[in-house]
Amino acid sequence: MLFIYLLSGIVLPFSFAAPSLDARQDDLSSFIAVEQPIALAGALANIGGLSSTWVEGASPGMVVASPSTVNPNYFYSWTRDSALTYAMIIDELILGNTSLRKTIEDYTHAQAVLQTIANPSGSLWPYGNGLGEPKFYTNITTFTGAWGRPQRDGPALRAIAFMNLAPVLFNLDETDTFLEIYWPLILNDLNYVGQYWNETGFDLWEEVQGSSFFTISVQHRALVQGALLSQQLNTTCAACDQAPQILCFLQNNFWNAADGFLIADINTDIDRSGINADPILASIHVFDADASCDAGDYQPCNSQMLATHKTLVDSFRKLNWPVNQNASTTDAILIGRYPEDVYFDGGAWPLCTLALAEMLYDAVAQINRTGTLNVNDINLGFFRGVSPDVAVGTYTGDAMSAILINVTTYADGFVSAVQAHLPTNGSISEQFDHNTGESTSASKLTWSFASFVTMARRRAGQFPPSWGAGSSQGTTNLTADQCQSSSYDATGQYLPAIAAGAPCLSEVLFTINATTTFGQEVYVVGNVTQLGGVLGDAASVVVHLDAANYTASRPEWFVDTMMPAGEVVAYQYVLLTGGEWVFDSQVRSVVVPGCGSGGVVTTNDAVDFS
Ligand SMILES: *[C@@H]1O[C@H](CO)[C@@H](O)[C@H](O)[C@H]1NC(C)=O
Ligand SMILES: *[C@@H]1O[C@H](CO)[C@@H](O)[C@H](O)[C@H]1NC(C)=O
Ligand SMILES: *[C@@H]1O[C@H](CO)[C@@H](O)[C@H](O)[C@H]1NC(C)=O
Ligand SMILES: *[C@@H]1O[C@H](CO)[C@@H](O)[C@H](O)[C@H]1NC(C)=O
Ligand SMILES: *[C@@H]1O[C@H](CO)[C@@H](O)[C@H](O)[C@H]1NC(C)=O
Ligand SMILES: *[C@@H]1O[C@H](CO)[C@@H](O)[C@H](O)[C@H]1NC(C)=O
Ligand SMILES: *[C@@H]1O[C@H](CO)[C@@H](O)[C@H](O)[C@H]1NC(C)=O
Ligand SMILES: *[C@@H]1O[C@H](CO)[C@@H](O)[C@H](O)[C@H]1NC(C)=O
Ligand SMILES: *[C@@H]1O[C@H](CO)[C@@H](O)[C@H](O)[C@H]1NC(C)=O
Ligand SMILES: *[C@@H]1O[C@H](CO)[C@@H](O)[C@H](O)[C@H]1NC(C)=O
Ligand SMILES: *[C@@H]1O[C@H](CO)[C@@H](O)[C@H](O)[C@H]1NC(C)=O
Ligand SMILES: CC(=O)N[C@H]1CO[C@H](CO)[C@@H](O)[C@@H]1O
Repeated sequence: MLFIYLLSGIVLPFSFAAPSLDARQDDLSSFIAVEQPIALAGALANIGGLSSTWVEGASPGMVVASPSTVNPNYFYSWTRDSALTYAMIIDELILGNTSLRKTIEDYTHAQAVLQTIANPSGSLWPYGNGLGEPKFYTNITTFTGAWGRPQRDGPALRAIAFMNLAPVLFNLDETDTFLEIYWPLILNDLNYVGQYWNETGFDLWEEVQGSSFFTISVQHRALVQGALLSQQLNTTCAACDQAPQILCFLQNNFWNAADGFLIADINTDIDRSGINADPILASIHVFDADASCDAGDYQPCNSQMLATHKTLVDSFRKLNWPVNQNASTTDAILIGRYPEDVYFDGGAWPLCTLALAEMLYDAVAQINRTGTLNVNDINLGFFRGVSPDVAVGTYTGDAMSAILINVTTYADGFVSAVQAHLPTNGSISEQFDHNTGESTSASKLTWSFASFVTMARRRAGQFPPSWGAGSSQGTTNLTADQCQSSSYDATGQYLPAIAAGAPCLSEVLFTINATTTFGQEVYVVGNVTQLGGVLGDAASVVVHLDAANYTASRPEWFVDTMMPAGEVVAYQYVLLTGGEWVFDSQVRSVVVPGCGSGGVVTTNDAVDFS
């Protein structure tokens, strides 16, 4: 892949607001000036293939969540954390750090391969459901242990990260290259979003199965950005037509008007308040400096989002954590993920606390750009917290600026709260103990580092290019009675992104006659990643056969797969019966059709498991 080497000091138009606030918080500004490069270096040190690495053994471009291997073991690569980290790195590239081009290329290659690996969520071909797998080993192999899967934010976030690269290549007149290398990779993920957005999955904290505000928000952004990008590329994204339905779902189900907050998870029976940092994180990852505050998607300056900010912070005030003991009832404090959290004793999370700051820097920029602050019944509580005399009404000019300055001061307070508990070397763990403030849970968390870098950029008035939140595609909102259950059926359209580094795959249809009894299931395992990797190994068994065509006269199980073109693949059928794996003694082999031949091989086997 030569394309990226053509980059030569290109700097795209990030907007640079004039932060008149710098003078006010000199101490914090100098802390950030020291910490920001430490945070960037920390994130990069957790990525395979770079020189100063903490993560020996990770493949190039694979983001390790944390080098911690015990209590907790985070030495894995999550699709979500990786995409959020590379979104930050791509921002840094756009801001002019061209030295990051090599690692972005590594990430591209690793994800193209990863998309093709069979895993417990499924496979790429033909249903795309394998794209929802949340985590992998850092050597680009499948993790088959029990986990909260699928997680449907991952494909959306990965598509967004790669789509954010488009303006860089367009500026270099490399549109054709983008279309050839990136678009197939992106389209798989957009197809996944269009096909599965209306099904539940696990949330970003990997605990709740339902519909998460964060997931739905980033899915909406991905499809809007995809629709606009497909137009620029003169191609199509049929799955992107789902965007208005996703927005309809988001707008009509998550607002708790009585208590004034956006609910984190619906379509679940989990017994919690629903108050959570999830929507705050959503807002910063769909942020578009050019969008208006009440356009319908939930931008940082959206009234309901500001109300959620207040409700969330207040819910943590009520916990009276010792780490927050010196804060007044209106000061910024440290927060965790949600008030009921017990993981690692429910500590304070730097990345959630920094997101509170980042959201407000974004909101101030958006409000300031429009020149008008509309205080309404919904956001009044938030604004009163920073400016006690504010009333419902419209503020402009100096009156508006005075309020926005207080919002910014408040935002700075969250960063100061994190600063107060950082170790002197600037390393950021997943949590701070809420009693002692000591760093706890996973050390050197990649996502924590990335969250510091993006916060610092936004505070400095450096915003990514618009992704189209304010476009007609982004704001198409339907009325509540127009919301429908829907999906785009992309079955059979999920294809390996070969130009980006995925292996060339061809179709093999496994069909066997195997008489089974009720409750038994049939699987196939083979010596390629698309079939789990290791013969005779229960931990490698992920490819499940379908009994939809099973009849007494023809006891057929089948699965349609894609495997490395032209190779000889050894495979073995496996019966799951009463929780036990029974491997067929016979190892068979199949010759996969050649690359691009369009051929399909059907195995036509028979197994007697009795
Ligand atoms: C709002 O924008 C103006 C003009 O760009 C700038 O001078 C001012 O500092 C901004 N105010 C805030 C509170 O960001
Ligand atoms: C640019 O990225 C490199 C890693 O490739 C990093 O070491 C360096 O600190 C970054 N420069 C800036 C100004 O952030
Ligand atoms: C990949 O890493 C896992 C976990 O460390 C290990 O069990 C497995 O053997 C590795 N696979 C390969 C092909 O290196
Ligand atoms: C599917 O969409 C409908 C219509 O918006 C909504 O009522 C339902 O809760 C959604 N279900 C899931 C699981 O997303
Ligand atoms: C798309 O089509 C338009 C009109 O034909 C043309 O001007 C433009 O260059 C095309 N863009 C790409 C990426 O091919
Ligand atoms: C609160 O302030 C007291 C007195 O300045 C100080 O000793 C204590 O460490 C502070 N607590 C925290 C959690 O910052
Ligand atoms: C901003 O905050 C200060 C200090 O809390 C307060 O005195 C002032 O009235 C606030 N400004 C506005 C416009 O409310
Ligand atoms: C920074 O200091 C902390 C606490 O002393 C330690 O646990 C951590 O490993 C250090 N991080 C680095 C990158 O040296
Ligand atoms: C299963 O049955 C359907 C419907 O009759 C048919 O179209 C399909 O080809 C069959 N698949 C296999 C693998 O036999
Ligand atoms: C899988 O097994 C077949 C048959 O033994 C062999 O030809 C092929 O090289 C093996 N593939 C890999 C990736 O080991
Ligand atoms: C599978 O069963 C069908 C129907 O009985 C039969 O026609 C076919 O030959 C069998 N296939 C094998 C490989 O035994
Ligand atoms: C909920 C919401 O944002 N509704 C908007 C949908 O679009 C119309 C027309 O653009 C707006 O007037 C609504 O406020």
